[in-house]
This record gives sequence, C-alpha cells and structure tokens, in this order.
Amino acid sequence: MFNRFKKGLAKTRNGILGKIGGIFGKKIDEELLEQLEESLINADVGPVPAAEIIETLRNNKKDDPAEILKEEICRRVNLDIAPQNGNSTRPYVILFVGVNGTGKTTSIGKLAWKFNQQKKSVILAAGDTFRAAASEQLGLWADKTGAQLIQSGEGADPASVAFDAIKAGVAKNADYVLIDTAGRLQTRVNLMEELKKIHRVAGKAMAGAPHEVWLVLDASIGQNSFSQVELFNQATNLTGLVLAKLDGTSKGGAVIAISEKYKVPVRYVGLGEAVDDIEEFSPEQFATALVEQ
Ligand SMILES: Nc1nc2c(ncn2[C@@H]2O[C@H](COP(=O)(O)OP(=O)(O)OP(=O)(O)O)[C@@H](O)[C@H]2O)c(=O)[nH]1
Ligand SMILES: [Mg+2]
Repeated sequence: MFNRFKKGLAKTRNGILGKIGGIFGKKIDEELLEQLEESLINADVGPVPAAEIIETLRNNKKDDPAEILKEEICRRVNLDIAPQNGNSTRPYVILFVGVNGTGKTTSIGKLAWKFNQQKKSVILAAGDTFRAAASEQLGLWADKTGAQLIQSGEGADPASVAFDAIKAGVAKNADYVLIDTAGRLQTRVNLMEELKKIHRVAGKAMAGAPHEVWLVLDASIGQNSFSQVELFNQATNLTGLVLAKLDGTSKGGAVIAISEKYKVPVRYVGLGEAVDDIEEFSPEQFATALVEQ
C-alpha cells in the first residue's frame, strides 16, 4: 500500500525535493532552505504553511531535516477526525459532491470495489440524472464490483433516486449506499440548492442520512479548489474530501494547504484510473511518501 502512495505522489515529491536531490542527512543552510521554500510553494503547500515549515527547519539544526519535514507535514494533514461510523450504522450513506469531471463517479466505483473486497454489500445511487450516460457509467461500475444499482430515467429528480436507494439499503440491510451526483459549479445557486434538497430528502429516507458528505476534488488544480471546499461546505456541511488524480499532478502539497485552512479531513486519494487505484488517506504515509526518495 505504501508503495502505491509513493508512486502516486512521485510528481509532487520530485517537485519538492528533486532540485535539492533529497533531504536525508543534509546539512541545512540558507540556500537549501530558500530552495525548499520555493519548491513547497510550487507544490501548492501554501505560502504560510511553507514559511512555517522552513522556520522550524531553520530553528532545529540538531535533528535530521528529513525527519523534521516529515513530522511537520504529517502534523498538518492529521486532523484527527475519525469517520463518524464505518460499520455499525447500516446502511452507511455517503453523498458524493463536486464540480464537473473531478472524479466523483470513478471514485465511487473504486470504493464499491474496495468495500466489496471487504465483503461489504454496496448500493450505488445514480443521482446524476442530468445525462443518461452518467447512469450507464455508474452501471458499469456496479457490474464490475457486484454492487446493486438504483437508477431512474434521465431528468428524474436526483433526490428521489437517493431516497429510493437508501430505502433499498434499509430493506436489504446493506452496508453502504454511495450516492453519485451530477457535477456542478459551486457558484450556481440553483444547483447548490438541489444538493441541499438531496441532503434533506436522504434524511427522510433514513434518520441521520447522509452520514457523510464527501467533496471530490481534482488534485491537479491544487489550491484553486479552495472556493469549491468553501461553497460546497456551506451548502452541505462536508465531512470529508476525496482527492482524485493525485497521480497526475505536482500540486499534491495542496492537501496541506486545504487541511490547514478548512479542517476537513482527506479520506481517500485517487492514484490512477484502475479499479484499485484508490487508497485510504494516511497522514503518516502521505508525509513519508513526500519526503523519502
Ligand atoms: N489519473 C487519474 N484519473 C482519474 C482519477 N479519478 C478519475 N480519473 C479520470 O477522470 C475522468 C473524470 O472522472 P469521472 O469519475 O467521470 O468524473 P465525475 O466527477 O464523475 O464527472 P462528472 O460526472 O461529469 O461531473 C475520467 O477519465 C477518470 O478516469 C485518478 O485518481 N487518477
Ligand atoms: Mg460523474
């Protein structure tokens, strides 16, 4: 699993440490600190966290800089917020939201696969009723992963699809209901209202649902996702983030910036397009994968 993290973070790691050729056992001098600060900022760590990390390195000449860097990164992305309940609530309902093309449907498919491997039963709700192809895309994932698909016709009310799927999950005592939604711009008020409705109606199908709302972000846009986190959080009270496409970007440092600013934990990271290219986010592994060559 750790190797997958390393592979997925290769571009970001090279961006941060490539120029200075690694940091293990290095002697810290001002030139190195300056270079490192610039690289951290280029990796979208954010100027304030980057400056703080550099300051800590500057003030600690005793310990191995690699260990310090690892610790600093780990501490910042470890928000220590446990998932509300992964197992005892059945079904555990997760609503996936995000702008167009970030990787929502693919992440849901990969998670259905992961949960299936754990012998959990999964229902997928095709809440993207905006275009027919969206249900088909989710249907392919259902076929591949053995999940049950609940869908309705094109143009149907996504809230009613969510409602039906949760009711089916209750009736079957399923482990998970994963609700897909259409991509939407965070600035489109009516579409954000639609999300609130899906959220409300889910609670009518099952008290407490959805148990989680996860915003799927395209990692390659780095800190530009700030306004997505902010506005989706206002509309639906996010409980977690899925950072898709981490493999394709050198902007993976944005995990640090986003965690520090919004205190919403990253739950999973997407590391490629294959069915098993998703990993549960681990602060320790993330930090180690970024620092170790
Ligand atoms: N490399 C890589 N590609 C990914 C990852 N996750 C998703 N993709 C690709 O990104 C593209 C968009 O993914 P979708 O899952 O359709 O995105 P979406 O958010 O459901 O899109 P809309 O429903 O149109 O809003 C697809 O080509 C995916 O294969 C990832 O972790 N790594
Ligand atoms: Mg989709």
